[in-house]
Amino acid sequence: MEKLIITAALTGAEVTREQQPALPITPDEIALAAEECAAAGAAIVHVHARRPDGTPTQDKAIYAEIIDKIRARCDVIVQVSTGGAVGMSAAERLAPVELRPEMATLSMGSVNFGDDVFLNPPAEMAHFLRTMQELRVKPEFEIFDAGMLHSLQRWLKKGIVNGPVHVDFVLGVPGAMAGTPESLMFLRSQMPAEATWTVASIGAAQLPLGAMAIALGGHVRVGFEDNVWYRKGELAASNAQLVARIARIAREMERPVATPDDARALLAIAR
Ligand code: KMH
Ligand code: ZN
Repeated sequence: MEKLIITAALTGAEVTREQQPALPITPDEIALAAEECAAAGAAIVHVHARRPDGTPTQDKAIYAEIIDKIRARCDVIVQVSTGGAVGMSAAERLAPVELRPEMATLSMGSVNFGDDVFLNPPAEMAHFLRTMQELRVKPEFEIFDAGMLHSLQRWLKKGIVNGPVHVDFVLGVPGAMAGTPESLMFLRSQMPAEATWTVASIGAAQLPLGAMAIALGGHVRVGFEDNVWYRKGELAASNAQLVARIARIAREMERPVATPDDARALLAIAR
C-alpha cells in the first residue's frame, strides 16, 4: 500500500475559540500549528484565514502572511481553502489561489450546510478549475455528496480534468452525506481509476473513518475544522494531537506515513 498522507485542517471557517480554546487564528498561531502537525506526521495543511477578531476571510494578504510564516517553519504542503465561508463571493473565495500555493480545494457542488446553503454553481466550479489549471495549483476535489463525484466523472469524461485526480470525501456535514462506513464504501466504489482519495469526517466520525481509510489504502484528514474532540467529553489539546493519533494507528497497521515530498510524488504535485 502507498504511504499514508495525513492532512491537518487547522482552523476552518466556522469553529470558534469558545468551542475549541486551542483553535489557531492568527498567522503566527496557524504557522505554529502547521509546524507541530508536520512534526507529528502531516504532509498537508488545509488553511483558512481569519481576521484578528476571529471572523473568516479570504483576504489574500492574510493568506500570504500565513503561507510565508509556514514556509519559514517547515516544508509541509499548503492547501488553501476556496470554500471560504458560506455567503462569500466566488471572486473572494478564489483570491488565495492567486498566491500559487501548491494545492487548493474545489467543492464539486452545492449542498445544505447546517442551517445554511453552501453554493457552488457549475459555472463557478469550472472557473475555479480553470484558474487552478492556469496557475498550476493542484486541486483537491471536495465531495460532500454522491452527485458531486458524478460531476467529477463527467469532467473527466469530457477531458476538462485530466488525471490523476485527488478527492476528499467530506462526510458528516449536516445536510450532506452521513459520516458512516457505508457512505465511505459507496463513494470509494465510485472512484475514478487512478484517483487518490482522502476522508474528512465531522465530529465523532473522524477517528473510525480515518482508521477505515488507513486500512483501505486511502488518506486521512483530521483537525479542528472538522472535529474539536479527542474523545467523547474531552477536547483535543491541539491539531497535532489528532495528527499524532492517526500517525500512530497507521504505523501500528504497517502503513508508513508520507513526508511532504512523498505526498508531492503521490499526488503529482510539481514544485
Ligand atoms: N467552510 C465551508 C463552507 C473548503 O475549505 O474548501 C467550506 C469549506 C470547504 O470549508
Ligand atoms: Zn476548509
